[in-house]
Amino acid sequence: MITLYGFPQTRSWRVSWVLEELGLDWHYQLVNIRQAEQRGHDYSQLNPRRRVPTLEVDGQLITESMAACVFVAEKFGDGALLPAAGTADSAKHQQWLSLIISEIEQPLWNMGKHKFALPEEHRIPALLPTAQWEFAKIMAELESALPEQGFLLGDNLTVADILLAQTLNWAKRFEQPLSAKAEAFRARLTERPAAQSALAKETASLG
Ligand SMILES: N[C@@H](CCC(=O)N[C@@H](CS)C(=O)NCC(=O)O)C(=O)O
Repeated sequence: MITLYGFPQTRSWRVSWVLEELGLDWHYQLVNIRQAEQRGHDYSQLNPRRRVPTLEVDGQLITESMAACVFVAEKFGDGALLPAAGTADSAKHQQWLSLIISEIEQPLWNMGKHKFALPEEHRIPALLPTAQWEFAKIMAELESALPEQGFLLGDNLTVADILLAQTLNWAKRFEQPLSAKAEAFRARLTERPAAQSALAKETASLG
């Protein structure tokens, strides 16, 4: 049994998207972060850091979104969404995952944290231009590595494509400029039926 605890348009979309790409049967449990449900006692038993998403697979809990995506692909993907372990493509894939989480997501998350996510007394609006500059810088560095068509590693969709497209979607929501190539990648990937059905399932839970 697979249960994803999440909230629409957060990092839970990465995980729901992977689940949908693999055509898995999964249950969605809304954790309404607008009503601070992630801080409640029941949810903190699942995720002691009180964040979304949490993925539960046959009683096993995974509380980091990237780890959850990779775990699902390894366990249920039957070769889909991940290059074979130990290959050069696998190294490239790991490299993309690290880059996305540590270099692309972080400046965006800093914008989010200092605009709305941190307690007000800890927000430093003066950091926003630096975060915007850092995001623009890493995207400029990666521009030539982004694919005009296909995916980051060639012909096959991987977890890294899903993570990158979802992260670039945040950039768009945070009104950060994207190059034509980055925007085309974001749009092409997020238009995939699995991305849209995952988002629809998460959004429907809001009622
Ligand atoms: N590194 C964690 C970050 C999780 C995280 O910060 N999630 C945000 C939503 S995207 C959250 O739970 N925000 C509510 C809060 O911080 O109280 C992951 O990738 O799963």
